[in-house]
Amino acid sequence: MQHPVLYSYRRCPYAMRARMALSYAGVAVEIREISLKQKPASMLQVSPKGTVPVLVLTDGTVLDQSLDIVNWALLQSDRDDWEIQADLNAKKLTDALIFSNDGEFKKALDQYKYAIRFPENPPEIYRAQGELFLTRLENLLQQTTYLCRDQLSKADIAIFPFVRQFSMVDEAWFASAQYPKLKAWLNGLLDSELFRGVMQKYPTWLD
Ligand SMILES: N[C@@H](CCC(=O)N[C@@H](CS)C(=O)NCC(=O)O)C(=O)O
Repeated sequence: MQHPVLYSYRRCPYAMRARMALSYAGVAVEIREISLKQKPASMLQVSPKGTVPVLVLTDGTVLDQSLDIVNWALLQSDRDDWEIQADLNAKKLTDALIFSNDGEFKKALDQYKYAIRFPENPPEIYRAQGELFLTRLENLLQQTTYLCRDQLSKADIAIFPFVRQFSMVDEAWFASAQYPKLKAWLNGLLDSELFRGVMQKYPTWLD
């Protein structure tokens, strides 16, 4: 194959972060937009766990965790230092934020989004759990333009797709919520060429 192959799903936040990092790094990939209901056998063959994104390198190496794909992309090229190499505190903050995002926040997001499947609590309870993370981000964004510094870095692109999803569960509620800095950050990323560029549509890949 000429380019690495990325099995992807347009609306998946994990796949979005991978696509954004690959695009920033200037790595050309063949995007294969999959159907989650009918995953291609060629993808399951290299990654039986069946989640996207999956990146298959030209030497056959398979990366099937979104953060591994992000990290690999930044190893190929990182002209704006998204890894914030020289600042250990910023690196630690990046890791801590992504850990909370992928853990507690993602759990609250799923329970809020699919509250009907979690009838133990009303959606507002799950939303309030997610808001703990939003408040943390809001506080950071009161100090710097982006999450870890005044420029975009890895934390922003890793976390933004999940905040986007949270904001879309109940758009009227989000519009009325008091997160001025977070909203400006989210809107800036939604409007960015980087994000728009990775949201183009592809026909569903069939093996
Ligand atoms: N830990 C994985 C999670 C990826 C993930 O859960 N992706 C979802 C789509 S957003 C998926 O493929 N789910 C499988 C399915 O719905 O069948 C990563 O970071 O890549």
